[in-house]
Amino acid sequence: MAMSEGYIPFHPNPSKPTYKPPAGAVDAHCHVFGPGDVFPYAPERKYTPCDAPKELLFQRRDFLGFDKNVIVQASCHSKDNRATLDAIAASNGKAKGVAFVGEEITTDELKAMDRGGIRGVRFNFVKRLVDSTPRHELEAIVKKITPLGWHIVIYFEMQDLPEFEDFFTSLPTTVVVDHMGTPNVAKGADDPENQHFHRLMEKHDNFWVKVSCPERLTIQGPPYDDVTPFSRSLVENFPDRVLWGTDWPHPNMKKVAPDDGVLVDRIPIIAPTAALQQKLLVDNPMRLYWS
Ligand code: 0GY
Repeated sequence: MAMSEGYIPFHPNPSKPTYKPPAGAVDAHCHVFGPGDVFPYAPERKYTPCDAPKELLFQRRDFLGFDKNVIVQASCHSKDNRATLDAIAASNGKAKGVAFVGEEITTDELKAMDRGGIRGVRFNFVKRLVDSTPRHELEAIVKKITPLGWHIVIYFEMQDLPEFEDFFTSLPTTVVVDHMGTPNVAKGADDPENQHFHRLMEKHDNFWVKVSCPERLTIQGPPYDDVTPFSRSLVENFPDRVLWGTDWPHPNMKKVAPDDGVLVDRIPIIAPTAALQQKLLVDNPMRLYWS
């Protein structure tokens, strides 16, 4: 299947990071794509990725010094979670997942997913990636997943937070915010929009955040120094509610394929002590996905 125009495939040979993650480290945000001839991409997708199969994900995990993965269902596979479930099943207990489902999902289907290693659902509000789902449909999903003890991953663009905030704060589960809430790096970490997001994290202790995707947020480019103030302040202020992920294979990047080794080498800069690194990479994801 042809890739979307302008889509950059993942880095063919990332550098070996200098930083060595602690034993049991979890890459808590990554994806598998296809392969498309086995797990076809969804007709309603907004982009067509290159295949990024589980074997390669596991190879990269080992190369980068990680032990486990959390595989997040990407929009190009929409509600067909088979590629994610297949990767989890093949991981020897070293992967869990986050699914994308519709309101029509049944409790039996959810229980089967739970047995397959799914621990949450993703609600995607990024308009360039998905058509919006009516609120009542999301609420129906919340009702069905809450008894399973699952959490909800939310992906939104920070300028849209006011539109969705009431809904987010009404959620009864743990809520995990993708990619730091996608702040506008040009405005700086003290910008009221970003500070508002910090207040939200302070007020609602069921909110967690992924300090991921400097490569999407940066203006300067690698090694992403301009994103550090955002990630570091979240790690230092909310050390028990942060997760880190590569975002491999970096879906939908338009300009540069990020070097995953460079991304891993940011970890000791955004989490400057061994204790913070242990929470970020091991204790927090283990608590959310493996306990
Ligand atoms: C990401 C990034 C993106 C895509 C998706 O579900 C998706 O297709 O997540 C993006 O284009 O920002 O990994 O969250």
